[in-house]
Amino acid sequence: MTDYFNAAEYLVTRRVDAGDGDRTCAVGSRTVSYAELDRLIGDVAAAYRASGLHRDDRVLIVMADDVPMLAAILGAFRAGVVAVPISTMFTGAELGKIMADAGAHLVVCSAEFVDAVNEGLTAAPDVGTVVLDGAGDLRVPDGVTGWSWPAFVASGAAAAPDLRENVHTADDSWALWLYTSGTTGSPKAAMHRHANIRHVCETYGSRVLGITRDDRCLSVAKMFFAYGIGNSVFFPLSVGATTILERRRPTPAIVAERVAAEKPTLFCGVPTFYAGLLNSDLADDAFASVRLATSAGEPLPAPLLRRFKERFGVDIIDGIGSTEALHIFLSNRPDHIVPGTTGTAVPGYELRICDDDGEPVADGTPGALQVRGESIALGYWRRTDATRQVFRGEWLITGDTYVRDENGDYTCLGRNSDMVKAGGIWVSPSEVESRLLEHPAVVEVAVVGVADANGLDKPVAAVVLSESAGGVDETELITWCRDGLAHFKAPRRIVFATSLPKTATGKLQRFRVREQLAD
Ligand code: 3SK
Repeated sequence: MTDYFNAAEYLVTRRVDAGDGDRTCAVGSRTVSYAELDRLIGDVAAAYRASGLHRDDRVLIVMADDVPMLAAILGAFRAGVVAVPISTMFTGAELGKIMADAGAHLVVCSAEFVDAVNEGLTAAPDVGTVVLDGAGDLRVPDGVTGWSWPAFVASGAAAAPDLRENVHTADDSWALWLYTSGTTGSPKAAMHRHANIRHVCETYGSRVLGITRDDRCLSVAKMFFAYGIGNSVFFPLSVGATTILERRRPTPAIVAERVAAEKPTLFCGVPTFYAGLLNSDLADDAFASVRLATSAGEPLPAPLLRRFKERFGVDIIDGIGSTEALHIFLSNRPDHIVPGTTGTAVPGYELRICDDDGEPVADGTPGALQVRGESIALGYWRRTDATRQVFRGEWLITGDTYVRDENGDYTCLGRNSDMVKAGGIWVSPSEVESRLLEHPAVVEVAVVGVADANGLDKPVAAVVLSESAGGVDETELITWCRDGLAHFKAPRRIVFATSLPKTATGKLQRFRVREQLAD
């Protein structure tokens, strides 16, 4: 076993021990210093342990980005239990499946999401404790203990002092599970070690962002995303900087309000959000405090990057990461931005582009991008087949088709699976197709990614209706999807067809659907 390493100590306690306890750590609905956060995560860790959690048990976190969510995650690291932050966009049924899959013992939720959590709990047999932050109508099943967040924290503060201490975790101890639909469809947990967190801080955080203790970070991606937790937690806290947390779903107006009030120096967005900012009427100096912006999730079209720089005067470094790699492993650099490319390997990662036989190809030849580095997940929880497809020894199959040019810059040419990435989030076509097929009027459907006016992929459905469908229209089918699935999965457009393109053996030809819908 490797030596002691605990990510909560690395991110918070280390700072206090170095005499920086008074520095501002997080600005959310309240502001906390490193010393205050250290005390709070001690209380939360003690409360987890006093409520019966043991090492490697899972804490499911369905929360708005704010100080309690930060404490729920870091308290889990300190207690040696596994933090599992979950998308707040999931429906109750989707949440229930994940709670059951993770075998979660304890759930912490914010009031905004209590209805979905109540529904999910009915399908989650292992949950024994639920903690609610804020005022909401929490309904726990029989035999499950419900707490308010303040009472839960107070129970930790009153618990035996040794329960507050960092548990003796090591590099290889589980720290964080992040659910992703990834390259292989249904949501599954990528399992990350404590050491993976240190690695992303020392590589992308330090050597690409060049983050320092004077930085102030604001991320559009929420903390339940790998991209968001790196931007809002790991990178700023690893150097004693300040993270700016926003509970609300970000819009250009909300971001402008926070930028004006909190003056971030690092701004982390995604291409769809940059397109929204460029469409807004924000003042041209709205991002004056920002020294550098980042983009990930999907390739940033060169015109968006150029227009953002021209209008707001801020460089965006486009990169690509994955939930399985924890954060960004391929990126442009502040002093080397090649619009339309994803730049070069982040120090600490090795990349290769391979042909169908897994053999590396020459520069200029497209192939499947693979990456290796110390932050790659251990695999997917209880998904042997998917793990074997994606994790090949030290190499991670990213699912992206890339080409490297003679200067060493990498350009994304698209996905090498049918999965769609919309707004930086994976959408499984088969899941959306199943939902549409539950509608009594739909007989055949194909969901594909189609580029919008900004060149960003969005899910679009080609639908064949039954002869008796009557007046079923696009709005009805989109609403149907939004009622049964997380909203981001719903098709942005429905195109009605009389038949779908098939092979002679009756197999759907998705590439032809894609071509037809792009016209
Ligand atoms: O999609 C990405 O590019 C990404 C970046 C950082 C962390 C996680 C992901 C999925």
